[in-house]
Amino acid sequence: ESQDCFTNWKGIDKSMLPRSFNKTLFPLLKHSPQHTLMFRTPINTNIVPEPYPKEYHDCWDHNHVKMPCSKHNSLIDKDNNCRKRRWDIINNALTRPITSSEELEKAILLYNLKYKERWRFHLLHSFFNECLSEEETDSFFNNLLPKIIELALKLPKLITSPIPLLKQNSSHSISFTQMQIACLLANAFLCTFPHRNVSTLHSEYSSYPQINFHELFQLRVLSSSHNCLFEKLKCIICYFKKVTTDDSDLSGIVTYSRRYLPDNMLPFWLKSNKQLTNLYITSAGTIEDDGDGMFQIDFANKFIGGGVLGHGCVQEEIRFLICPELLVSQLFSQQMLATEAIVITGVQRFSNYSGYADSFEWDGVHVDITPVDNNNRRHCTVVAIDAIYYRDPKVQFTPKSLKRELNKGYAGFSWGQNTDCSNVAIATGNWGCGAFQGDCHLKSLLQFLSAAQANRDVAYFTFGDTTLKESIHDMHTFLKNQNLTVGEICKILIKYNMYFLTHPNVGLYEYIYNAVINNDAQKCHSEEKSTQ
Ligand code: AR6
Repeated sequence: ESQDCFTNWKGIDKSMLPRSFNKTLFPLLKHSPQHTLMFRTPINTNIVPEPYPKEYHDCWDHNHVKMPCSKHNSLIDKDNNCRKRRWDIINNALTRPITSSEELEKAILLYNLKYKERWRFHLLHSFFNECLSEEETDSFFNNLLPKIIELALKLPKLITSPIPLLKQNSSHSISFTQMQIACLLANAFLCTFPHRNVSTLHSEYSSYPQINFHELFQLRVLSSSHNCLFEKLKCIICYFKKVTTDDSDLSGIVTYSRRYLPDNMLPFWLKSNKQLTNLYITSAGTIEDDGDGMFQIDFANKFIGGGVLGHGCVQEEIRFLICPELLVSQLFSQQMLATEAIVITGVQRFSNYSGYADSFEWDGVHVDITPVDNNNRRHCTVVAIDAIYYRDPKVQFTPKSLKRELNKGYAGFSWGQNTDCSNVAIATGNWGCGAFQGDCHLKSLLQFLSAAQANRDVAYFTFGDTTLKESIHDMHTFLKNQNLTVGEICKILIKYNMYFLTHPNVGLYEYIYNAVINNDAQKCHSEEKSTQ
């Protein structure tokens, strides 16, 4: 254990933490009932793998994504009293010249007729009118948009196999080429996905996140605090620019997995004899910059992506904006339940950023040099787990809440156990403690317990907070030196919930220190007695 008073980290040296480099990432790239591969294998690095199967296979049911190019995706043409294929209308609408955001809005409404009177793309209009220069706007409509459209219209050639929905209470993975992902995102940008425009209580996809971009496009920039919305568009444009350049390499593979832990796979927390694992803790750096080769935690919403296509602009949304391939998870991931996580393996980062929330700004192109594994996936594993939002902060200390968060953490952290990656460290931080108002002291401890249960070390980023770094480090060291087990620590947490009811001013850490020390004193006392 080393500590360096000249730097801003404590605990074990970061270089001691196991990473995924030189290992084969999980899950393996093999077709199986648990894993759908959207391309032909074996793959040949540097050549974009061919879609599998060769010809488009149509499917329109409750277990698969309803595709814009399906023959079942139709509209009633009232004038001619017949049904028309929506994909034909999309093709017609998008192959006509589009030279302004107004024309783009009109084109998109031609195949979203229901919304003709309802959608106005305020954000798009003000972005091109107020935010970009005239040259930049011209360049978008003359160069980039035609390429985005061309990419989108390749859909039936690029995505030939039906995409399974990653539904609740099941574990499944889907792998795509980066080319296929770009095509899906081009379609999302152009709002072509059917049945995905409303999210009322009983609508078909109400338990899925948004995928079409219409809601983002409709936001209004009412004050400078909304300027981050422009920055979102810059990130998206940066992505499309990169993936539509001729020399861009889209041969990489990305795997989207849903992990569900049934009851019989959940730990018995109070009985666990596991010891805390190693901790590296720093107030500098971020999960995405400094968690390279680790399992990088996404502080998620149960609807993955959270408010990325709306007003949201905190950890999860920013991650999705700088790595837009993550957005594709929103196409098929049903909202997460308590013992579920979503893991995305192999995404590339396209943008840099500065600021956070209202002050978030796109900060230019990011050149991602993360190495790939032997399946051409980047050594970047993003693990999405959603904390609970505590309107009343007291609730987080109840046994029920503790168990929920422990299980949720464990669902994510136990990904890839008994594989090459079984000891890869977790890169995390103040999960659930920003927008979701959790307590950093409690949540860090809960994550240490889940990580211990999953036999993984932790790199913890306090995001600039040096006091928090010190206090979490001290507590971790204290508990570790006391050789307390996961079960014993859980018991102390449960007792705190009772104590706290009558002593609301006693903080969690103060209570833990006292409880452990008094318990020791008691133990000594009784040992003394027994030796007398
Ligand atoms: N690296 C390390 N730590 C970070 C980073 C980063 N890149 N960014 C932020 N933090 P928050 P939540 C720290 O509020 O409370 C979204 O809308 C920083 O201290 O994003 O779990 C989701 O979609 C910040 O205060 O996570 C959910 O709806 C803290 O992490 C909801 O927010 C928490 O970040 C989740 O809220």
